[in-house]
Amino acid sequence: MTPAYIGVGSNLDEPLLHVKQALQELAALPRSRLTRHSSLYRSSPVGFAQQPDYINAVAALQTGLDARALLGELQKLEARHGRKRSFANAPRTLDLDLLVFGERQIAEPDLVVPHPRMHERAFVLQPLIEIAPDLSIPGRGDAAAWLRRCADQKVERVAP
Ligand code: PH2
Ligand code: MG
Ligand code: MG
Repeated sequence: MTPAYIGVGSNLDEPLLHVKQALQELAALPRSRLTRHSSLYRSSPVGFAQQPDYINAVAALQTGLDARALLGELQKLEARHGRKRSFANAPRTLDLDLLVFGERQIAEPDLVVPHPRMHERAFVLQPLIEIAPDLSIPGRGDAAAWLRRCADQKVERVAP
């Protein structure tokens, strides 16, 4: 079994519902167990400003799937939520990003792990640190130290 961290995000059509439902769906993935998930957070859009605020969270899995099979499962869940792909950083009903997969470092055209921008995004790091305060991002180092460098990005916990 491999510990994996999944970033969850939505900013279209009832984002809170998409994120809550996605967490339940992650718990039902084959050969996998949801071990923890973070609180939900509201965050300002990063990368393309003219879009609604996001709801973000992070889930921790123990999985017997390999990274590519897990990616395939995440893409199936995104499609089930009506995810459409238009342009980079476009608003979306559901985004599921494979952030960290054990100690693995993968650089293939369609699969880069750890996620190449996670260490500079407070909307990933804040929920990640809530559930894994001591996590070291393979190839990057201490996640909490990266979060301290993102102090200018607004992320607030949504009341449970
Ligand atoms: N996802 C993006 C681009 N920008 N901004 C926030 N706040 N949250 C996201 O999940 C997000 C984003 C591309 O995946
Ligand atoms: Mg993303
Ligand atoms: Mg994505």
